[in-house]
Amino acid sequence: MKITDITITPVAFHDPPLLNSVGVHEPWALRTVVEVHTDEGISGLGESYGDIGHLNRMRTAAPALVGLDVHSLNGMHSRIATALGGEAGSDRHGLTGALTVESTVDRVFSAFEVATWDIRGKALGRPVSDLLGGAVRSAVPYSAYLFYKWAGHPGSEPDEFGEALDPAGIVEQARMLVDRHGFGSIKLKGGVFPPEQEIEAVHALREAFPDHPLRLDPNAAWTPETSLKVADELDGVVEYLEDPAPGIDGMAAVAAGAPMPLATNMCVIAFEHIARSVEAGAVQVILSDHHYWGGLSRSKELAAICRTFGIGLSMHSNSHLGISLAAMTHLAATTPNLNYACDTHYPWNVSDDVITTPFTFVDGALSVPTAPGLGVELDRDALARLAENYRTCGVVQRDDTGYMQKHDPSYERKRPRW
Ligand code: GKR
Ligand code: MG
Repeated sequence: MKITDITITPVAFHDPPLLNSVGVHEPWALRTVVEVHTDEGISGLGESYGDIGHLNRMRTAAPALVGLDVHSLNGMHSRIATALGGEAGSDRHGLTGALTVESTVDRVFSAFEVATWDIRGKALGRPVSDLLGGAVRSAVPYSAYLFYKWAGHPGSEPDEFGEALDPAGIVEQARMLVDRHGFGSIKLKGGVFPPEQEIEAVHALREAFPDHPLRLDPNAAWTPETSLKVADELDGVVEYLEDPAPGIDGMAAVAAGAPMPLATNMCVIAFEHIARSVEAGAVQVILSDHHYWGGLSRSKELAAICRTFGIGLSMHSNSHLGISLAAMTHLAATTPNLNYACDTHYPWNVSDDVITTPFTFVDGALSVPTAPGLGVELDRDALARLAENYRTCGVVQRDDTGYMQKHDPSYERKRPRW
């Protein structure tokens, strides 16, 4: 079965003002929807980042894939590498690590690769999870992903989620997400306020949710010394501390003294980072993410490496739509050593989804789709609406810092900040 054509549609959807260590989410989040078409009339879906540099790289790569057999993932990877010509992307928004030539190829490859799994599943009449080795869990647990946030975007009415700027607000937000979706684990995005305030929020969460595993992720906003103080205060309270300090060396310095495991989606984000991290003992949990680990097949390779070295596996998320969530769920369901509840931003963005039947969490988990392929269908009207948003919203590159500076000109991006 050969690829005949690829449609690439950048989209923009509403995003609340979620705060993080580099600023605040803009009113629009960007993604790209990919449709891969074949000579047998079967098409497959993929979803990826929407930032302009990445979008252009996807547009550069797509024509090189026409004529390729959908089973040829190795061929796809090497055609993309050639088409990109050795260019390395950049981490302009500052929440992942630096990209390399190889990891840039993996990012572009991922959305096309996922679409081929969708195609092959549809052709066989089997869900992607069957093709990935079979689900080891029928439902995939996700965590409540808490953010400090403003009540609404400046100049707009408060949104449905409300303000969360202190421990009480964070506990209230957690209650809303747990009541609505039944989440059994909680992650707080930190790096926004001085660590003492975030420690207080985590203790408030522990009091309100005595049995929920908790995590705190300041996106490398702390020095190793500060991280060690926080680790000490949160001993026995969090299941892991995520990216407290910048870099493999910084994380290794924290890991040497922290009582809990350290997790990352910032310092080990490509295969070439793993050896050094293992040598340094920098991280005990890697947050996988098929969008940058090179799709579903390479995420399985990551899982095998983690199993080999006794490294835990969790799953990372950015603002995303239902096509990504379907792929995440198939992958997580078929990865035996993914033992932590996965992250997802979906509850913040679900009202704007591009699939006909948006996902619903039951007891904090998603059932693995059983329809052929990814098991999701494009809602063409929604896609057209979100594509129109993209054309008119004026955002082409995520810029949390720039948006924050519009409202607070004195704001500076600093890493570490404390
Ligand atoms: O959406 O603001 C955000 C997050 O901070 C995201 O960009 C991170 O990549 O969720 C991510 C993380 O775990 O670091
Ligand atoms: Mg993180």
